[in-house]
Amino acid sequence: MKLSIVLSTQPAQFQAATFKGDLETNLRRIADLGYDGVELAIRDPKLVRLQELDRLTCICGLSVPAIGTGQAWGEEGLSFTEPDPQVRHAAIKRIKSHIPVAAHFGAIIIVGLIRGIVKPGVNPVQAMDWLIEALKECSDAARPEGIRLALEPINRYETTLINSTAQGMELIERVGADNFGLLLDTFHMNIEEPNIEASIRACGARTFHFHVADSNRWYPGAGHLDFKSILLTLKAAGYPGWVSGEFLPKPDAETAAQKSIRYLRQISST
Ligand code: LER
Ligand code: MN
Repeated sequence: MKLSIVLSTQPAQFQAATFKGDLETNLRRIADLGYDGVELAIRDPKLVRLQELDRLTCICGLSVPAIGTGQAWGEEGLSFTEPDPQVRHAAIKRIKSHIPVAAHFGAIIIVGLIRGIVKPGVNPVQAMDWLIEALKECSDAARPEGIRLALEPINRYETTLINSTAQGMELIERVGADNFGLLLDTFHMNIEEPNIEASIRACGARTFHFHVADSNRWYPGAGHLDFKSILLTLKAAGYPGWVSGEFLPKPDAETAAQKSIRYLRQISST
């Protein structure tokens, strides 16, 4: 099992980006804890120096399996489903601007909250059409570079668009792109899925990336999710990808990251 953990390359309001702050210090900490990779939360690729990022991840021996993009929504309000066409266009442009970074690292581009929410006064059918158009355009732009996009079903308290894996699978059908799949997150699944294991099986090979946090969004082992069963199901479904920690830095980032990796390694070896 390849384990990574989320690190934000810039200050962010999103609380479950486990590591924030000085890039080099955090990358070294993550590598020292035994992680194989780091998932980068990048608000805007213009804000990162790719060469420096490459140098540091190489020195630390860390892969970059995925790039999170949700801060463009959280910090700037960009989304695929905003009524203002200029904002929708800017959101599409922003996702496309992640393609060279993703291509450099061989990373998946995550479509989280940049999909937006259905704003009051917007017809949900219209919002879904905007979403599908945007995803088609971004998937088409990413394909020649061999890049995949993964949309994350996110719980109802954060968005009104695509909360469950069933809705995610329906969206995949409608987008119709082979490089478009899902990112499953155990925290959201615990809220939305009738049965986490059954949903993992139903998504099959369309699961492109996987986030772990416990029921309380603390590190795995701090809540009541059955990670042994979840990881076994993922393995049995033939999932070849990464298991990426995205949880609250509680009691602090280093302790949480350490407890998570120890627990996940221990339960997957028994
Ligand atoms: C991002 O991966 C996520 O899980 C969401 O909760 C972002 O708000
Ligand atoms: Mn997540």
